[in-house]
Amino acid sequence: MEAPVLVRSLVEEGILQLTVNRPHALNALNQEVFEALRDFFVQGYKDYDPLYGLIISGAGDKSFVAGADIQELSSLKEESARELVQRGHKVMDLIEGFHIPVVAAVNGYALGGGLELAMSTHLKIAVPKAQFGLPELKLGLIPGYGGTQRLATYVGRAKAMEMTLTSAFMSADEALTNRLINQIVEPEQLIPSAIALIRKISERGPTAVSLAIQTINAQAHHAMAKEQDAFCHLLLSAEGKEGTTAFLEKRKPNFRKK
Ligand code: CO8
Repeated sequence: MEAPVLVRSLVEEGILQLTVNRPHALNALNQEVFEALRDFFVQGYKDYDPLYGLIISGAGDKSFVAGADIQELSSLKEESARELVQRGHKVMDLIEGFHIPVVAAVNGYALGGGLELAMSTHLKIAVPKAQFGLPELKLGLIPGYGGTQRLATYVGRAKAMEMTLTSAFMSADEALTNRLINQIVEPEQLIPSAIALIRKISERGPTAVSLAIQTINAQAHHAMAKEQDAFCHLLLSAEGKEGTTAFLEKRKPNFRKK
């Protein structure tokens, strides 16, 4: 039987690693990977309970994801191209808006659609040799999975414009300095560091975590209204009451009591 293109492995109770598994193509995203991602984020995650967080990584030690599968792209006709772009956007949006933290464990190249995938996650940890870039212009294309919008939200418009127009890669050090990623760790610490981050977040109020993710990611023009709604909702909820009461009583909150 052929290995799945998206491998699921429970690395600890409640922490699931999704590994894009096409190492022969540096884990490039083809339609099959997108279908597997979409199936997981729409339905598949429900098979795991509890689920505190997800880690997305790439198979092997060379690449996280080296972009959309260029071979597949080159054979697309207009209708299927449009379908693929829309499906890709939907998957990135599902990841970005997911209700529990998604951490990208960047073990090598994160290029084109691979960087767009990483940018859709909530937190990014990379190994020192990781490289980041949107080299689509080298292919006569532009980023098609949200990169034209998301990159600037991390690194600012000037740097995003430069990276996109020149197709230059960023080293892990530069990516950290430019706020594209959260941490750099040695390869053997990549998954343990992602687990530690998710464990820490799992101690926070789960509804607050979900609403913080949604609010931080909301489009600027409606982010403020969303923030106000979310804040009021939480303040009046059992979770908000437990958190504020625990603070006043100088104890650790218990957000998960039934
Ligand atoms: N797609 C398909 N195959 C790939 C890809 C890719 N993105 N990247 C690498 N591969 C394959 C290579 O063809 C090669 O295969 P083979 O061994 O059969 O020749 C194998 O992976 C190893 O790659 P290299 O030999 O090139 O390895 P190097 O170490 O020499 O170079 C690089 C590594 C620098 C990462 C190089 O492989 C590279 O430049 N890859 C392409 C990176 C790129 O341009 N990514 C952007 C793709 S376009 C995109 O992501 C658009 C997103 C929006 C899509 C909208 C959908 C409609």
